[in-house]
Amino acid sequence: MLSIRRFEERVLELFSRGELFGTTHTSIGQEAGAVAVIDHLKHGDFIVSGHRCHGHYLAWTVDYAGLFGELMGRAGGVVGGRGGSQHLHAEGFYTNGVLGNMVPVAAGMAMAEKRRGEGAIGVLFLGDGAMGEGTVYETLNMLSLWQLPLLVVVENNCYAQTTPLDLHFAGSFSGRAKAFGVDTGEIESNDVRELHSHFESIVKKVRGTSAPHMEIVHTYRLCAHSKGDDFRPAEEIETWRRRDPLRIEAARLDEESRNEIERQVEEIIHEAEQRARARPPAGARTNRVMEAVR
Ligand SMILES: Cc1ncc(C[n+]2csc(CCOP(=O)(O)OP(=O)(O)O)c2C)c(N)n1
Ligand SMILES: [Mg+2]
Repeated sequence: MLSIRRFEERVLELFSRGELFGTTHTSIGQEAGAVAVIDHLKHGDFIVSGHRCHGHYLAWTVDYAGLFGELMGRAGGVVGGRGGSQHLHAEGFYTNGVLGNMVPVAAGMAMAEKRRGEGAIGVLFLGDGAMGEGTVYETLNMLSLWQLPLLVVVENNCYAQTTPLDLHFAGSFSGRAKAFGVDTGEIESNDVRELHSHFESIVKKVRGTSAPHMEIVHTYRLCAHSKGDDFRPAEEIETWRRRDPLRIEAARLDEESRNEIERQVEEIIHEAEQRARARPPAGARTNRVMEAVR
């Protein structure tokens, strides 16, 4: 969790210094869910995410240099420096910035895994805002009808860009899943240990039954939607800052362990940034995607 946090803080710093450009969406405050779910996955499983994907990507791959390189537009970036922050692909990992568009794709991939019969499952991360896309409901229907092994994790961080949940969302998350006969549950937590044990049985169930499940994690982002676009009440942010997942976990560790973890993470992030900087800019000849097409 700490290395995801420090990575994203550094990304925001590089943006503000004009060293990175384009856009980005950090997951500061939401690290616990990413780490807790992904820790239960196995080689062969797959993850589909969206625009706020750094935490999911890093929890799955620990490829800090690759993601720095991608954001810097360097050869050796995750997708050759051409995808940027939102469009990543690594083994078992797929993201796209268009809200909801990967939902049916994830269902198709889960169907392929079911047919392959090797017990792999998929995890699809969605935000509360993505639940406004109609394709989510067409896909829930097919997931249920065909009993596809996909765990849909809805990260409800209470906002879609600047719109609070009560202005964009009617009914309930679980009610929507139940309408399609999809098993569902909810948890409000930023505690990585609580989330980890909560998801252990859910992942096991999806794998064991090869059936879909939708779990809602009620959380909060402590960062702006993108870089400076934050119009939320300061007191609200402060309330959630007290429930920062890093704070919760740090309180369980002694000072010596906290300092040692900080030191190790600082080294990992610094070294990854230097490795990414040492790579040449992405170009046609060094672009892995172009080479694959050729
Ligand atoms: C089809 C589509 N419409 C609009 C956008 C612009 N957009 C990017 S993120 C976002 C809000 C997403 O909210 P949510 O799903 O709750 O995810 P969060 O940003 O809170 O993680 C919007 C509207 C988009 N990327 N794709
Ligand atoms: Mg949201």
